[in-house]
Amino acid sequence: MFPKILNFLPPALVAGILTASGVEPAAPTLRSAYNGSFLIGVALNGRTVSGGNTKAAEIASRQFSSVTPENDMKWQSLHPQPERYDFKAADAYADFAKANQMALIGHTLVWHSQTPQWVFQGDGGQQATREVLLKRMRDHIHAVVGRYKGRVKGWDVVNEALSDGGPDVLRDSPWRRIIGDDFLDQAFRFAKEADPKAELYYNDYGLENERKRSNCVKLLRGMLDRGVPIDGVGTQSHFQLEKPSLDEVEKTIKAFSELGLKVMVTELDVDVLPSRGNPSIADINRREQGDASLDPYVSGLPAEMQQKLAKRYADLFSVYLRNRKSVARVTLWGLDDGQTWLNGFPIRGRTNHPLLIDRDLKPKPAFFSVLGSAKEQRNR
Ligand code: 9MR
Repeated sequence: MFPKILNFLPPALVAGILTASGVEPAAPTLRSAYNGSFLIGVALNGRTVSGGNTKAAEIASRQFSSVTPENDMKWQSLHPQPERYDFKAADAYADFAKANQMALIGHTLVWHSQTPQWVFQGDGGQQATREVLLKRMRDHIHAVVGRYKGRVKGWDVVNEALSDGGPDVLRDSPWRRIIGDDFLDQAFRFAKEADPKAELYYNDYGLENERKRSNCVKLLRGMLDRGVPIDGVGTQSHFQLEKPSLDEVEKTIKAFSELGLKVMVTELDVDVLPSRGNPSIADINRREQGDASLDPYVSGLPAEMQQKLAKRYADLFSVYLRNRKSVARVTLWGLDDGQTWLNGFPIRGRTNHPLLIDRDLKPKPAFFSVLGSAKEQRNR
């Protein structure tokens, strides 16, 4: 089933398939292969969209139909001080998306992480009141969503509000502590006011876990019942080679589409490195102790592992394609292995290989298996 496509592509084309120059116009791309099924997206960094890495930019725009800023639309980047917004880096994504006819996804408005401390403090440094924080949230959402009105297709309005364990459904975050459990409803309502046409999403990791998924279903059902304007749910999908099972992945898609929500795979990657912790918890604050045995592929991913990774991607995309009526977008969390957050998480300085494109910006077997999955689906 994978990567049959390699067999019928001439080697020169395989080598050059990622670049626009010197490649036959007919060279297949992810973007064209998934056209008609769902958007195929990529998270990019500021350097790539602002001209600092032209080769990466060319590959991204050629292969992908949607772009998410990996960091540059987070509160910390856009609104570092109470009276200061800085839209320069974020504007570059809007320009890049427009120039390349890619759907722009806003990430993210309300999150407990990457939000400056002042947001949660009153004038004297004490904790802000509910009223103050609600006003700040509304002002921020209006300024940011308002600026990109008509340019952003959809926003990750609230990110990672659910807990990973314990009795509480919601995570113990400053948003919840200060505003209360209705902080999600409020954020979605503010976003709707600011751009009535943008799609609004709830985004989280680990939703393949039964407890977290059913908590998420309850949370979103409650919001829908209260008339909160929510259009979709992002299942981040920071995965490993064996986990979660395809069955859980499919159950997750179905659980949310049964609520009538669009389902998006928003941050897909497949960690290939060993872990002694719980790799399904993609919380950036989770850290593990490193040693050399936990960093085995410093000089490259062996062929056998490349095949395993390619098979994992083929299997995942066969689930997504089978559910393409519910899945609106699949976004890879990074363009290439050289730029993935997984080189630094949960142990700093490792050499990970979780994406479709390698450090030299060459397509991996996993790239061709994702391309091939779309073709197989089409030929069925
Ligand atoms: O990939 C992002 C990394 O570069 C940042 O250092 C980190 C902290 O802002 O965020 C990473 O992206 C996260 C995303 O915004 C939300 N879901 C989990 C992602 C991986 O941590």
